[in-house]
Amino acid sequence: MTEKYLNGKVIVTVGDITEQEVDAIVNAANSTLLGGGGVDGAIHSKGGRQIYDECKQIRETAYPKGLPTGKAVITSGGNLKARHVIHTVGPVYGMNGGRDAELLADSYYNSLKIAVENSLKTISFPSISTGAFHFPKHEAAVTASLTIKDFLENDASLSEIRLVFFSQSDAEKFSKHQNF
Ligand code: AR6
Repeated sequence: MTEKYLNGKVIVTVGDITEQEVDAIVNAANSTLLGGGGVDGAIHSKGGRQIYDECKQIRETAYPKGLPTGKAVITSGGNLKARHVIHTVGPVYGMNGGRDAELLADSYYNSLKIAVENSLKTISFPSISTGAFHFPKHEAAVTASLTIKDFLENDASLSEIRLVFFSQSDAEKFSKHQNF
């Protein structure tokens, strides 16, 4: 299944985020930036040592206490097909005093912003926070789509935003609840 929104700039598809041939893929990381399971584990294991070393460098310099929820940083793509990885930390659902949607929106917004700041044109997102961090998929669909739509209304420099779901049913759930 592949669906397009916002004049074809947004593509919803099923696949593996680590296989995307785009300027940047987004990593659903945790604040340590030093790896984990899910998308994070797959990116670090396929991307190799270079990504890990750059993340470690970021921890030693810009974020010694860890990357706060909703923020994003960029590294190279190591051995991946994507040239860069944008690491963001989504909210752990239910742990943010009612600010879950706001923080998820920050993750999407700040990832898009850092892509534009680096003159990137194509970016692929996984469904941030909807795995280990338990964000309900239907709610995440509303927040992700509204944030992307808002960003594109104010910035025309990105040519493609690809939303990559791990299963057909996740992609269908997104399509049903999106608000583009
Ligand atoms: N490609 C596309 N989507 C995937 C892939 C993949 N290879 N693998 C999983 N998904 P998660 P989170 C989907 O848990 O909820 C890690 O340990 C998955 O089905 O990767 O933000 C980090 O280190 C789900 O819908 O990210 C953090 O500690 C979505 O991607 C924590 O998990 C996100 O699942 C972050 O949790």
